[in-house]
Amino acid sequence: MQVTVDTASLAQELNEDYIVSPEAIAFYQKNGYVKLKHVLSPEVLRHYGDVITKLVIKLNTLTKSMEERTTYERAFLQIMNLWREDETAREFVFSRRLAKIGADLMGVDGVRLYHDQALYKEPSGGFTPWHADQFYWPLSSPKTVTVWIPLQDTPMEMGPLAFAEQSQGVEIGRNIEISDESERLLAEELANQNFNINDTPFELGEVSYHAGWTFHRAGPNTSSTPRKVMTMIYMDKDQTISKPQNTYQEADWTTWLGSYPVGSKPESELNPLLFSRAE
Ligand SMILES: O=C(O)CCC(=O)C(=O)O
Repeated sequence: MQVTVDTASLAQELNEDYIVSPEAIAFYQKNGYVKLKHVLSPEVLRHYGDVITKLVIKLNTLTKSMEERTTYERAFLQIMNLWREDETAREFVFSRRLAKIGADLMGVDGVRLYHDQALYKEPSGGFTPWHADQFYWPLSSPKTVTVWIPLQDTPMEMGPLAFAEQSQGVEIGRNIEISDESERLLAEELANQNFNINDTPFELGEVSYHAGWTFHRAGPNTSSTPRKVMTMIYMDKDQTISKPQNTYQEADWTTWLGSYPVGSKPESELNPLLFSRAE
């Protein structure tokens, strides 16, 4: 039997409003992350997930064995800016629904895309060390947020994303790149300072949003199937570019911001406006 997919209604779902409750907004503002259920349907996740998986397989260049890889390389296959590779992936990344949730949580009038990335933790893939993303980004305000979208149910053995609650405001380990050292130092410091850790499974359709300075990690994938995840990083549309503070920020400035002038809003074609209340 041939199953026909109504792609127009899937695309429509990606653009419909999701009502973010005041409690969810308050939770995000306080804790630096929130997990939201029933954000995307199984049909949308299957349809766009299949396209994203094909792109990951096509574009992946990391073919070393697990034993030969660094800790970072063991954590996941990382394929960036899929929206520039494929029209269907672009439709997903440009989801107004997902972008508006980001704006609602941050309490801003609109969001631009910083970049997207697929993060596929392979079976036997390692843990993702504790880190905060904004260490890598030459952006002046903390109003940045990543939506983390598992493309399947994600039980503990697959390595769901875990968050240190309320860690977005503390200045510990902000100058550490993602590494064995960040894992060791931050695990110790977060435990010393009694941060509550949310490390729980994700059901299909559930997604998380975490702020750029919130510390997060993920366990290894000990299951026999890949942990497939798509992410988009949004920034407040009034965000401005800051002078790069490290070599990673230098590289990000060139790659994801098109070397747009420091001090200006990131308005190059690389950073499309995905949601604006003015429209
Ligand atoms: O998927 C992972 O294991 C890590 C994800 C992450 O660090 C992020 O999306 O900022």
